[in-house]
Amino acid sequence: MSNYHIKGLEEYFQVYRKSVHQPEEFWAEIAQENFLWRKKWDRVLEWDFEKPSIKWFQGAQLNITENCLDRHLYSHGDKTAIIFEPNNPDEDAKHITYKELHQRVCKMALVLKSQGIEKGDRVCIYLPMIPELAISLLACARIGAVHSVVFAGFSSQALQSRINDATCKMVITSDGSYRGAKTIDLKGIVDRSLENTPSVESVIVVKRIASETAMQSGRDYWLHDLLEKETQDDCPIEIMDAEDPLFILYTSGSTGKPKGMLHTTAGYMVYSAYTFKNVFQYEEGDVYWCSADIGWITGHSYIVYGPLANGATTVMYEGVPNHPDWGRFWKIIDKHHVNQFYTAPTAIRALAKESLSHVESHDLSSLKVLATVGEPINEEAWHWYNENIGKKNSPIADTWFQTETGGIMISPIPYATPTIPTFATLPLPGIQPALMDENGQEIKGNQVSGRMTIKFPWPGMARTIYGDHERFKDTYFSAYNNYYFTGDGANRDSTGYYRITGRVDDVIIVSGHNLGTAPIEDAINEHPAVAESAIVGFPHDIKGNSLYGFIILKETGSDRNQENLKKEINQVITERIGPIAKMEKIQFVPGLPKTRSGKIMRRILRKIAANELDQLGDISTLLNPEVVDDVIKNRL
Ligand code: 6R9
Repeated sequence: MSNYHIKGLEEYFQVYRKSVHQPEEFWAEIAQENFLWRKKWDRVLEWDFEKPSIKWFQGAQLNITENCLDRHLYSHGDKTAIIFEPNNPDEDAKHITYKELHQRVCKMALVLKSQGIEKGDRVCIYLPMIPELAISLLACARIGAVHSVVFAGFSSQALQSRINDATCKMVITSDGSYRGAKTIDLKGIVDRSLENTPSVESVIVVKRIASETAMQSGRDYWLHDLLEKETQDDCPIEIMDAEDPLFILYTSGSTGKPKGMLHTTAGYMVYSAYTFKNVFQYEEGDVYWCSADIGWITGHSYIVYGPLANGATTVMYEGVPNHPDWGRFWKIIDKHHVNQFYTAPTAIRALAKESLSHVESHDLSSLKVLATVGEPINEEAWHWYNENIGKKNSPIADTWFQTETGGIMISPIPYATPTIPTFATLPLPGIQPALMDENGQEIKGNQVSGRMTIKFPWPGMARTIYGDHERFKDTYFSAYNNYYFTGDGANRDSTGYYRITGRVDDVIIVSGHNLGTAPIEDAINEHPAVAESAIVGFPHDIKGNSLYGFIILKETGSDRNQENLKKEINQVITERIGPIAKMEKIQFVPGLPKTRSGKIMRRILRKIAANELDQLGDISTLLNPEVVDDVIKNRL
């Protein structure tokens, strides 16, 4: 039996039991046997969910890049670490070996140092899915700088607020990016965001689309110039303490300000590597592909750190699923003989709408494991994925986790856990889920539903919200005493399998992107014609959910052309947050249903948006029940 690589259901249960009864021994063994430490820990775990304070492997010293790169050089130096598949199918794919990746990370790390970046400094990375993105993360980690990757689809204002929140000293970006047939002027977005970011001293620009880019002297530097000037090759690792910060990654919350989740070094490394190995059943020689963007936690843990810590070959795809046509994903799997494929339900739904000929013209027989992440997968999409992509031969791992959890928490272990469509099934070793009822009590037994919490720490969990520990405590540790609250609802069936049903807070998942209602409403309310607004999600065939906005106009707005007004309001959202947060439907209303304490009753608006008018429930207790009729009458 191996604690590190579980094979078979019996073994899973044995390992799981051990992880619950002797969690410290369990994780210590995994950490000891599978990673390189410069100094061993003095204490495996110290925790207190009240404060909250969580420390794993205290006293240990290490560098995560030594585990992801250096230690593979001797045995695996010529093995491909990253396969880069460009947006344009006619551009050659690049196979970057462990040796080359190590060299490039070292060079880049030296460049960061020469620009004055030191251990603990925050570096914002705003790059498309090109090798320099993975290299930048690792270069920061090598010298102990804290990376904060911002998804390169976010607007300049969203970027600016994230740079300022983490007081980043540097931004790494590119002259632009390719997205299907389009190019995007990333540097222009960065320039606009840097109009008010006093902490930023320099900007490193990767040349990707060879566009004319205005470089601000004394601030902006081309990466290739800096690399050329660098005379040294080897960049020694910075020796990090186990709990030194590794990265910040922002996630939406139910208030306006994004939350910078802070992850630390040793626990995150152990957890992302362990879960990668087991959930994807990665075997030496396999080619693994996760189609997420590195701008999300899925990309951090399952494109970069998890695979590289296991010496795996990981594919990075620059483009979109439908370029040059809807067969691109299947073509990539065929071309690179991908063995494990990890994507989002929203992508599966979009692909399933297109002709099957796109799938059938490619050989997908290399696939051994399929996986999904980001939102609940509906039954139809699950079956389409299973039948047409897996040919009923590849188990599907429906993986549930969060930016906050660092790595996968609940998932089948392929070839061990029997799968059921829409069920994330069983907790991974070390994870102790608990469902809570409305009175804050843990619900025991099976065939129950409640709010999903976790009652024992695991190494990959976030340690705080950067700069706001109180908010960390309030958001995750105050709903239930001594439990981490996830914000999701879940069912547990008669066999103990979990099915995640969706958010129970004000976060809406659109095409797998988490969107908080508050920041979007703040953006809408900035439009001068808007008095008040409320947005809700409603079911959408492909995106999972779409946004429906209910908006009260000021008097000055009511005589304006309503279609133009809708466009203008969506434009404000695009500028403040990004195009992913645009509303699909906008209804101007005379009022919003409110409780007597003045809270908007989103529950009622959600039912109206979903056209479930028989499920409005009791509306007589509202402050203004009369507005509901009008909202229903004019619904879209
Ligand atoms: C990894 C990631 C987290 C939220 C999470 C939940 C939803 C993710 C899911 C899922 C049902 C799954 N979610 N995976 N819901 N089944 N397999 O997506 O992180 O962007 O922070 O989103 O996504 O609601 O709470 P993040």
